[in-house]
Amino acid sequence: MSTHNPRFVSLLTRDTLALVLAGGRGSRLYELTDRRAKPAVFFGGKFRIIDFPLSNCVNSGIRKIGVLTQYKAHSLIRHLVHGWSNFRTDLGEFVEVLPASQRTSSDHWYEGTADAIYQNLDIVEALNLKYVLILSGDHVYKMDYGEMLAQHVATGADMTVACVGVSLEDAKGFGVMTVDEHKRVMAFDEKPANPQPMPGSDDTALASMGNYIFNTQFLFEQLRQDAANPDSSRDFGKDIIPSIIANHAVYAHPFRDPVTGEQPYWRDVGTIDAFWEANMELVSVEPELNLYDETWPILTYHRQLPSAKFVFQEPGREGKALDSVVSAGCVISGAAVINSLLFSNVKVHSYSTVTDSVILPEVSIGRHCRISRAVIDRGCHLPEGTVIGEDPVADAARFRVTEKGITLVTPAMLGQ
Ligand code: ADQ
Ligand code: ADP
Repeated sequence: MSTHNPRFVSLLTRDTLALVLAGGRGSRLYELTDRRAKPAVFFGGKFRIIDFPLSNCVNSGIRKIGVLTQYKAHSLIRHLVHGWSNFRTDLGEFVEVLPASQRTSSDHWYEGTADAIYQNLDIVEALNLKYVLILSGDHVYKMDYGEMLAQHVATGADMTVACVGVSLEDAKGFGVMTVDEHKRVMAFDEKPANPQPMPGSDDTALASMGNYIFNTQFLFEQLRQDAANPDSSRDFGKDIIPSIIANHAVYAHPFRDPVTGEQPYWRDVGTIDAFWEANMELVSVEPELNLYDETWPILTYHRQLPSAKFVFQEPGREGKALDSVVSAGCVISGAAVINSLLFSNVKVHSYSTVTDSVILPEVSIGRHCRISRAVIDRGCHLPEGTVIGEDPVADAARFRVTEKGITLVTPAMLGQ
């Protein structure tokens, strides 16, 4: 197809199936992912992480979407059913859950990420679309996948890998690649012990975002070959990409702002510290991630709830929130919330203070509590007089305290 056709990108996005990999545990989030997969983890007041790749698809014009689940999928599936199932099927739009269901004759659940797709090959085949966009369900960012598709077609690639620059230290946790001057991938190392910087830089490596575009037929061929290889761990980063770069056209697509050329916001909220930091960033005056951008709305499921309420009890006992994000259904009564992010339905009672904290939905904070630098999981009821964030030793005895001194509290830790 000619890249001069004015409908170039929209014809590509219509011919694309997005498959979101949403089965990972996110083990470095510890108890925050005890009962939910990482893509179902809450983010930014009313969202879940998976809302970002899903919204990116919709905003990019890709509306045929499968979500591949595995680990602790109930919370995720409930979210998808409530929030993401009202697509226009009559227009060919859908979000479908593809659970690990042993659809092939093998007797195991999904192994690596390639196996997750392979096990759903019959479904993908039946849809008969020209391109497959495989997305990690683990990251928070706003990206127009149409640009990546346009590059994929313009370069004549068999496969395109989206990439970002990351520090050499962080690069150890990613697939790291080397590209030539045409962005063709020449080498790909999954989680290298000694990542090499990209040319022209001392401290930045080119890392895979875990987002791939494949020509559908090419994907089928590679998955079938991989499935026949007994030594493969059935993973895109570990097996498929390294095995195809020598003989096939694999290109990197740098994630950049088309106007400024800068690398946009992209976060892997993979640890409790990163989770706390990324949420706290949203409380700042001008966060890098703009959730108020009407040209790129982040969609989600949210219950119909009454508005947030602030109750003035008496002088010295004012319900207030300063430099904070407060979601629907919250009631702050005679208490102070400072530099914090409250998800839906949080109740903070008199004489309490919440500072520098991220409070997930349905939490109640009793009277006379002092909570600082904490992440409080969904459904916790903090009893009257609870103090968190002042005595790390006492906190560590009951809760999880991170390297950076953030305290994670879950209902199980409170015996609830
Ligand atoms: P990792 O993130 O370490 O590296 P992985 O744990 O496989 O790879 O997770 C990738 C995505 O797949 C996540 O969204 C996860 O939730 C999901 N997932 C994992 N196993 C799954 C399964 N069996 N079924 C369904 N979904 C599953 C990968 C690449 C690197 C790249 C980073 C970017 O291998 O090359 O740099 O992603 O984060
Ligand atoms: P969310 O991620 O939506 O906050 P919940 O905190 O309600 O989800 O829990 C995630 C999943 O864990 C639920 O969908 C349910 O399957 C399961 N679950 C909820 N509460 C408990 C519990 N007390 N013990 C064991 N499993 C639970």
